[in-house]
Amino acid sequence: MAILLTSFLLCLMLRVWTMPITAKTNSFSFSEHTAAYQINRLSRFALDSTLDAIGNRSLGHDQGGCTLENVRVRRDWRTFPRKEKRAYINAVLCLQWLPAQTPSALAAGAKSRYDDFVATHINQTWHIHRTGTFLAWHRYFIYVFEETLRDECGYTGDLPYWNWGADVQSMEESPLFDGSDTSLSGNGAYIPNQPNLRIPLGNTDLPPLILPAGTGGGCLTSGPFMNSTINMGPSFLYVPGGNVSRMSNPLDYNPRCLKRDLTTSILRDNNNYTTILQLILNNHDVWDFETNAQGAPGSGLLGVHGGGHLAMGGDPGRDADANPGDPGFWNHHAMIDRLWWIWQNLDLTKRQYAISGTGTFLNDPASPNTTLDTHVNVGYVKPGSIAVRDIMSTTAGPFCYVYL
Ligand SMILES: [Cu+2]
Repeated sequence: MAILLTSFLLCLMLRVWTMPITAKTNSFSFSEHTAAYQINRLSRFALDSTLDAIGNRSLGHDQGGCTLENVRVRRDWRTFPRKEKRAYINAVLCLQWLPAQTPSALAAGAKSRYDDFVATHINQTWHIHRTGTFLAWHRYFIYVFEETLRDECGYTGDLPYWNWGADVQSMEESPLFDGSDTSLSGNGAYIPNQPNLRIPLGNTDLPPLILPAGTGGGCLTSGPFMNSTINMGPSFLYVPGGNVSRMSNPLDYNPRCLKRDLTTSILRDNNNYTTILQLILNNHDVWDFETNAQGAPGSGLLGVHGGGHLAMGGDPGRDADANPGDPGFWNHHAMIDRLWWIWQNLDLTKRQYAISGTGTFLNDPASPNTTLDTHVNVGYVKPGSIAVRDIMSTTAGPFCYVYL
């Protein structure tokens, strides 16, 4: 069985690594090629290390029921055959058709099962970003999303990730956002002469980042999510030319179209292969890793996290709270989770259970440190809570997955 799995993984890896990085490979610089190659090597190292750990239980803690036979493999969307892309898309659409489980007294705008996830993210936003829980909470959140696709919508595949570096030449040609029937829909309708964005860092006094608007801005014009309805928010929405737009109660019902404003330059500046590689290699403790992934305050950088969200643009892509409403959220965060997994595996002894930060955004207001005993939850998405300790490894606790 282990031999079967190994040959299955090898086949998949060959498929990933022999693919052209992009259709426009020629315009990629040599350093980007080198960085892409190095990231693949590091990812392979993390894979070997994780499979070894599963195989010989060498970490010395309970690995639960995760074995070489049942470990799941999350892959780049590019490697999904058409049929698998359709299956994933249909499962996400299914969540948008199923009824919500959040009581309407708590979130009048939560109409669909998908909205349960959006409501949870809106509710917890100040406790899951720039906190000690950022990486672990989102790891859990996207895992529960993946499980819900399987349990409630019959999906049998794994959560695909968005390999940003391959799309920095053109968001419009990204297989996730090209508007085809195997994408998550494409750009919004073009709105000419959109002014720049001013992105504040939460409620701090730091000067806002000035960013260009993109090549869309309006409602989606094609693809599977063209008719999706955004039911909640705006909650903390960056608007071109303005500051932040928000409803007095962002959980109220406010149905509108899903808008995008693809902005290649933001992705190119923040999510290129070189930046990704530097994030993995240049940060030696988890505080630096999570801080730089979100853009260090005052650095003028968005980090890979903000870069991916804002490169999708639009509403709710540019909404710091309601952004799970854009289906690209899950694949974007899967990539962040992949980088954390790679980073952890480069020094498991020090990094597997490393955690740093408090329970509030930039520790404002001041709150206790997040510890491995801190419990997190995902609201009405799934009852109960889980200790951070149990969601630090992708193959212990409830999880059993690796990345290719
Ligand atoms: Cu988030």
